[in-house]
Amino acid sequence: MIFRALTGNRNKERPTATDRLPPGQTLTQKWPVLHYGSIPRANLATWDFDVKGLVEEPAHWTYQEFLDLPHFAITRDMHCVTRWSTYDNNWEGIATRTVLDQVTLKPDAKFVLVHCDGGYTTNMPLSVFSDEDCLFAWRNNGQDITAEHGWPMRLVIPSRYAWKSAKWVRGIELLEKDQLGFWERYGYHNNADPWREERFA
Ligand SMILES: Nc1nc2c(c(=O)[nH]1)N[C@H]1C(S)=C(S)[C@@H](COP(=O)(O)O)O[C@H]1N2
Ligand SMILES: [Mo]
Repeated sequence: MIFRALTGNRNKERPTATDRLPPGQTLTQKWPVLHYGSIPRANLATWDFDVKGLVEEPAHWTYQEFLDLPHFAITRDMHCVTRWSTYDNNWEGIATRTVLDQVTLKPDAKFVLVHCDGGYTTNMPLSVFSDEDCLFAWRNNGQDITAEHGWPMRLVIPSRYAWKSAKWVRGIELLEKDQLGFWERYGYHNNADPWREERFA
């Protein structure tokens, strides 16, 4: 009887964990810092954000102009390919859809290449970038994000491993053909869906 009771308990807890934690991931309470290279120094006086490539008119915003766009907030889990996950990150910023609404895309724009200070890039289909839960964020769980986490601006793509959530982002480029970003060129999986364990190509 005791054995049955214990088994019952475990079965009760398990579905919750597996429903939420993608395969091969471990939940952490801390927020690890992960990136390649050093933290770029931000200068808000010269900071700008660009949308270029396959748009009718390239867009350009200063830091203040960018922050004047309508704001958006969402809570999502985060999954890094190095196997840590964090739950319930509340992000505040500007939805990627809001940014796209400011430009007229050319019909052959199908992919996005994200450009960051320090030279980091990452790529994704326009359909993934424009998902309704994606945003450019400068706040996490009620506080400004720190420089190590991407301040003054980072991208958040909740549906993909976190290397697509580029820190210190400065702009996007619309492309007809997919162009691999930094980790994608080094053999990381181009699609990066944590639920399919798309870690490496
Ligand atoms: N510019 C830039 N953004 C980046 C990276 C990077 O090396 N450079 N690393 C990515 C990786 S692999 C992860 S897991 C997340 C980690 O974000 P965090 O340090 O805020 O946890 O940032 C992503 N964004
Ligand atoms: Mo990562």
